[in-house]
Amino acid sequence: MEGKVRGARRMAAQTTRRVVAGAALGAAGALTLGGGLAGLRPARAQQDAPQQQGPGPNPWREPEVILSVDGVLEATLDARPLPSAGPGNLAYSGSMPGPTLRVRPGDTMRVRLENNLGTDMTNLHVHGLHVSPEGNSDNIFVMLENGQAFDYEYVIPENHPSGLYWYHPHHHGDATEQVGGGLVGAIVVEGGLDDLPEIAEMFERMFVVQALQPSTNGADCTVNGVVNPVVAMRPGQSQHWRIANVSANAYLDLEFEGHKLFVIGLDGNPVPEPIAYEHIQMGPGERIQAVVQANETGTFRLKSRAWGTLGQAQPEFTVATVEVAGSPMVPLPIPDRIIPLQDYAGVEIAKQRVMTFQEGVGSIPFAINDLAFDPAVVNTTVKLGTVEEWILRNTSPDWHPFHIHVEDFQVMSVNGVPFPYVNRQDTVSIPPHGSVVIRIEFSDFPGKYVYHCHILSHEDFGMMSIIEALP
Ligand SMILES: [Cu+2]
Repeated sequence: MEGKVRGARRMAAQTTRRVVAGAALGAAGALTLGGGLAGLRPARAQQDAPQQQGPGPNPWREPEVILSVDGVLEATLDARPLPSAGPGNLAYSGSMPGPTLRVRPGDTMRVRLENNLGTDMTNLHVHGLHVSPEGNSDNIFVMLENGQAFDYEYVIPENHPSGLYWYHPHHHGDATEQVGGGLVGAIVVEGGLDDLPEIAEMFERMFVVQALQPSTNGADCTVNGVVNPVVAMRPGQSQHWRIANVSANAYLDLEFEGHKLFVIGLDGNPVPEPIAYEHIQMGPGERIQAVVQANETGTFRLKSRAWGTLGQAQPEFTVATVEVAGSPMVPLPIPDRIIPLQDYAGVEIAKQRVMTFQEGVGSIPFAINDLAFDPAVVNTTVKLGTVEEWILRNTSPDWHPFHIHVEDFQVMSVNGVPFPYVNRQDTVSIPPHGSVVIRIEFSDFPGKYVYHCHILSHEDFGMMSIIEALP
């Protein structure tokens, strides 16, 4: 169950530029992160985690980490059934979640996917990465039959934002089963906000959160494959948490009891200024990076609040248990400025489009603009080098998390209320009977890709469309 870093030998030659985030469990099940995350960054040593674990039900576990070396990351993901893998029974290379892939802007990521599921076709999508959708890059039209392997290669642009991304299958009709079954893993593009001195000093954790929907009591919610793990902190300690909601269908309404979440990154992008949340809603596919500061000694839950109505109603459940203990630390400051972003409010809009998310259009259970997904139809054609405004409408009583591949967007308003921050997201939730206005720059990658609802049971039943970007 321990996290481990593949290619440890190769890492010995690396400079302190590389973060090694693998954690190992000691003989007593205690977390020995000192030799992991902090090991190659001396500045982090003073933020080392306490060695003891609290009385929570399960020890913390970090996913295995694969690093790029000399600008290249190489990984093999063997997709196969594994009864012990998690809520479902699928895993990449024997682990749910699969390994965290850590790269830098300008790196090349080579991932060999092997389909050993036994029955279904599968493929791979790198959610949120700004990479080509063509060829053997983020091309979700590639399909692997059982027994086949495919070599994906993703060239990360030099100016790629730093942040948290993730990978998962994108086989229409089977996405719910495969993602919900455990075929998920995190991707980190390092740099940017990680290099801010205040953030670089902080102890870092990865939370790959998967919950089932409808859930009964949180017993189905795992963090890095563990139900209700214990998060150890010292009083006053600041930690940098990367949190991904990789659930197929479930929302999170995250609250760290008695504490605030200072969000420094949304999806795969830094925010210009930290945003303090008492709780934050995260639809399937969404990620945050947050700084948390432990107040006093005690036990506090990281929980998902009761959320949703009708068929989407979810009870409150515990995500993790935070044990604050040990000698106090002097809190590290939270930076008041992160990384500026261009505001699309003043830019020229080449085209305005309306995308209506609907339930029950004739015989189509889930539709966009009256249509179900058809792999042979290009629904939207855009021109590279332009910014478009999309009005996302929802005529149903359910939330729909809109996601588009390849390009990020700025949220301009929600239900007519101007959005208070300049941001970039790749997934945004459209409220029931509501609307969200976004602006998207189609910058530099031609090709066909998709936009869809990231509640995968909606996507599997038609709520997806094809976009083609032309030079
Ligand atoms: Cu939906």
